[in-house]
Order: sequence, then structure tokens, then C-alpha cells
Amino acid sequence: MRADLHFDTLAIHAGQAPDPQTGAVMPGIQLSSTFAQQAPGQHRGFEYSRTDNPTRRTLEHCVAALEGGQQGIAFASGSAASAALLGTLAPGDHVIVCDDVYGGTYRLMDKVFAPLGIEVSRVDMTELRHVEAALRPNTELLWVETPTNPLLKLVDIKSLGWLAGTEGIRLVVDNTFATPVLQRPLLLGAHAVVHSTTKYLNGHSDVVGGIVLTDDEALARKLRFLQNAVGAVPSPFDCYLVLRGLKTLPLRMRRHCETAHALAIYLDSHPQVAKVHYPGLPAHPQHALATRQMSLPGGMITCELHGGLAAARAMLSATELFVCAESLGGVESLIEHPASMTHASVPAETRAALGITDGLIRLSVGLEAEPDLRADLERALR
Ligand code: P1T
Repeated sequence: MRADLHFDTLAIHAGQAPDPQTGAVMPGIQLSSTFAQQAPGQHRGFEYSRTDNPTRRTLEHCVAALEGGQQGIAFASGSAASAALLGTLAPGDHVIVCDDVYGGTYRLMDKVFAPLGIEVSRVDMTELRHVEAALRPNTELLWVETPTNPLLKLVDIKSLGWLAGTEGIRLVVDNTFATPVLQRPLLLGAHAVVHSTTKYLNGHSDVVGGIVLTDDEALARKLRFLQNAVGAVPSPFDCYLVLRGLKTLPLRMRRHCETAHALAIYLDSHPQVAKVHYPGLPAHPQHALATRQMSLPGGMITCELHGGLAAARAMLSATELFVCAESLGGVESLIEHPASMTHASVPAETRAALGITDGLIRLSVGLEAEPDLRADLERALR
């Protein structure tokens, strides 16, 4: 694929060309679990679908092109992708992770990898000096979400990429919330990007998947080994669905952001709302970084209601278009309660210290008409 093509063009064409046999314009779904060999070890590039599969390879090429990376390694979920990255570490290695991460990522580090001997420090990464202070001789990895889940704090990828470079360690950025439409961490100095493709990349809430992108050949080799050895691979059908979703990713992201921005301004002036977390609002603590690092401020809004848990509960059962459910990034709007849903696996005292209060709600703003979404929120808040 030509390197000079625009992002929107790559989203439709990267890794894909009409089928040489049939001329089919859309990539086929190669369901075969195994591939004929002319003689043992002599084949046309595919042996067995856990090891490699044509539809999966197309997806890996396409997302790698969108993130500006050389290698894509796809997994059965975002969590499996994160686990593979952590699986490249050895007992005694140290990871510094931003304090506000998806509850499942916190659980993976705290309950699966820490008992295996991986040391984990949780740090507020909005200040570089906090990360510098947490470095140890055995630090191998900096792990960042930006915007963070659920408080939408931003972390300066370029500064951390520089720090990782000077320390000879790797920077991993979970780009699920921003997508490569809004920011491309590999181009800012990250060594690997991880996605839950379950979210915006697929965009239609009908796939669970994950992927890692990297230019680091040694890391890619380890990840491909784990992809095959552990076998947490996505089905060809799921790969096809994500490829299909990617074709409209740039259009969808622009609309998600436009509507979310308008709703964030509306919520910010609502008397029932105590605080709105949205990187596009000038009062957001990292608003200046948002304008520098992201092309648009994203489709997620988190807000704190007056009235705590009771108000949050009432709100979640009162909205109609905003469906009460975990997950995000689909065409439909969702609302959830981090303290009891996505971040229930984070201990209560850690949640309290971070500001994940009982009155906090998170909105994934979908592609419905903005006036309908605003009316839904207005009715529920009333
Ligand atoms: O659900 P899965 O595909 O395994 O992805 C895990 C994951 C990784 N990284 C981020 C930033 C995520 O938000 C998630 C999953 N998050 C939700 C299900 C949620 O509602 O926040």
C-alpha cells in the first residue's frame, strides 16, 4: 500500500485488494482451520489458523497501517492483547501503570501478573516527575491509557516516549479511547499500541477482540510466539467484522466527537451535574495537552452528579436512548456506573483515592441525532 495515502483512504484499502481469483472487492472470510501443504513444511504462507489466517492477517495489516506501525498482532479480546504484552515480561520485572486504567487491566496486573512476580506501581502520570520518581533499576515497561478510563485524564505521550527512550525501556499506550483517528502514539514515541477492537475500531458492539501494533521487531516476535502458543486468537469472522467497521472509523469518530463535545457543554451548565470530565472543555486540567496531542477530544464523557449513588442509580434507569451497559465506542449510546460496573474490580479505597465516586457516571456518545440524545439526558436528569 502506498505510504502517501490519507488516513481515510487507508481505513478502506490498507492490506486489501480485489481478490485475484474472483475480483471480489471486499475481503473474503477464510474460515479454514488448516491449509494444504505440498510436502511437509512446504505451503503458501499458511499452515494452521491459530498460527496465521488470511482474514486475520488482513486485519493486522490494516490496523498497523492506521497506527503508522509495521506489525499488527491480533487477539481474541483487548484483555488477551494486554496479557500477551505483559507475558513478554519476566519475574522480577517492574511495570509503571497510570493510576486510572480500565478495571480489567488493573485486575490483570494485580491478580494475574503480580502473583507471578511482576512488580506493578500505579502512578498519576499526568506529571512526568511522578513517573521519574517511580522508576526502578528493574523497570521494563510504562503502561499508559490516554484518555484514561473512566476519568478521561490525559497523559503526555511524547514526554513519556522520550523518558522511556532515555531509560532504555518500553512505552505501551492503550489507544482504545482515542483510536488512531485522534492520536497515533507510535509516531509520538510509544513502542507498542494496544487496542480493545471491541470498542471504536469495530464500532458496532458485535465483536470482542484486541490487537497490538509495534515497530519493535523483537517485541513483535515475542508477541507472535505468544499469539500462537497461548492461542487467544480472534475468529476469522470477527476479523472480517472489524475490517468492515474500520472502513467508517474516521467518519464515525468525527461524529462521536462532535456530539460528545456539544453534550459535554450542555451537561457542564446543568444544575444537577456537579462536574464534567471532558478533554474538550477549557476547564479540563489537560485541555492544552488535548489540543496538542489529539485531533479531537473524543466521544466519551464522564460526569459527577449531585446526589451521589442514589442520583447515579436513578439516572441509569431513567435514560432510554443511552442504554445502561458496559463497553463503549459503538454506534449506539451507552451509560454506565464505573464504581459498580467497569471498575468494580478496583478496590473501594483505591477508587475513592482516584475520584471514581459513587455519583460518577460514564457516557459513550453514539451516532444518534444530538437533539435526541440531549433530550434523553434532560428527561433523565429532571
Ligand atoms: O473487553 P476487552 O476487549 O477485553 O478489552 C479490555 C479493555 C482494554 N482497554 C480499555 C481501555 C478498555 O476500556 C477495555 C474494556 N473496557 C470496557 C469493557 C469498558 O466498558 O470500559
